[in-house]
Amino acid sequence: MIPRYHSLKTFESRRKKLAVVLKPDLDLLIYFNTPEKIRNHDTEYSYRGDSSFLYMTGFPESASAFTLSRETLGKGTPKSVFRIFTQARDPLREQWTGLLYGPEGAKKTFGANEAFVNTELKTQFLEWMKSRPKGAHVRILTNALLDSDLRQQLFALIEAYPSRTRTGAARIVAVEDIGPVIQEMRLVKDAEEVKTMRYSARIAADAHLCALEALEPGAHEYEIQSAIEGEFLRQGASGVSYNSIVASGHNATILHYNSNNRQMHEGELLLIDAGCEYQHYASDITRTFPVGGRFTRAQRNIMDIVGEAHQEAIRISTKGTPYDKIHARTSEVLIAGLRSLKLLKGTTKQILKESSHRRYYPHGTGHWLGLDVHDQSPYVDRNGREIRLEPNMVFTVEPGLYFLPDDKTVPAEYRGIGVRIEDDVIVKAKGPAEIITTDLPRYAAEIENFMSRRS
Ligand SMILES: [Mn+2]
Repeated sequence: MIPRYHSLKTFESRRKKLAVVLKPDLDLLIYFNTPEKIRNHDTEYSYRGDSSFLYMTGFPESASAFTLSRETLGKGTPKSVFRIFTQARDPLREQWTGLLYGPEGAKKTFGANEAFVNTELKTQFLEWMKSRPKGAHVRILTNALLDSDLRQQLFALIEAYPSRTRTGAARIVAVEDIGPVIQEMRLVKDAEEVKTMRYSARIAADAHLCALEALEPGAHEYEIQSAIEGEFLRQGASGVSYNSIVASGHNATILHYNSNNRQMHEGELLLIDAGCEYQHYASDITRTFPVGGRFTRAQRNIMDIVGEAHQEAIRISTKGTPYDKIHARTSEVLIAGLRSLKLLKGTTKQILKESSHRRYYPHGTGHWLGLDVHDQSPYVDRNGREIRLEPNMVFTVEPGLYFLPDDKTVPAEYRGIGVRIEDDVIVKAKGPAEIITTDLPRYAAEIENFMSRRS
């Protein structure tokens, strides 16, 4: 039984905001939680519910669903009705799988107006349909459209509703995806989310410090991984928010490397991209360290360019900045640096036009961060306009440069170098974004300093 983590008031206010899109008496939101997934044979992956389900309810158990509607009950202003459907409590089974909330616990702890056992969903749905106004055109909003398992569950409900046009019974005329509406809401974080995310970032930064302490020539990537992930758990995170990347030597040029089994050597770089999940909220940090404590000349050159791009990205992340501008500006700084090292030829304009820098900088400069490490919020609004930064949007800034080991377009000393610097930031009402992954060396000089002072 995982406890509720934000206040009831916070969840209520999110549902109140969501309910605005529901037409009173005519719309029903049916939201299913993620199904359990088998890892191998008869063992499941550790359960982690759907992010928007968690956002709206905080309810953490599998095999659950919630519904939301607005009811006038024939008079006056509509009232929101929030129902949770849970696994049934069963002492014999709970002895194996752990305690469950059950409908009563769900109602009490998560503030549902009503709660039922999940097998009641069909009956309750049919009851709701029967109580609609005569001739009503009903719209079902749901998260089930894009998932074949959930779609089957949803359509089993819809098909169970008999079509009796002669009686004047209400009819289901539309089934719509609610996803984008909730994802828009998740873009600006509320006060409790900001607090939780600061904590998640704090743990991740501390964990990278543990990695720095453990780093030495001869260590294996997995030893560093265990220092990081051990710290996540030690500080109460549930684990990683994505598979940790601990990439030494040439592995640093592989963007999603996670075999993490190589032994590292003096003179190499170690790129660590790792973040935790704390109360369902992700952090996401990347650092690039010299295994032996000092960068080579070529490594230092690349660290400095990426560091400069990182600083510039933070500097322009102010309220009102179009999100895409961060990547555009960061790319320009990287290009200027590559030109000054003669690793790119031609004018900046030519390079941008031909995207020749993409060979060394193949990814974007960041992403929204929240309940998902790549938070699902939109980058372009529903009118096709670019998203501009607003206070309490949270995202990552992560410029990088990568030179594949066999890349003959650069001098030999640059081949096999991969550098990325990534931090998590919150947009402020005034000034540049605030970095929340702090007190962790980031730029080349700071890192060398720190490493030389280690015990
Ligand atoms: Mn990231």
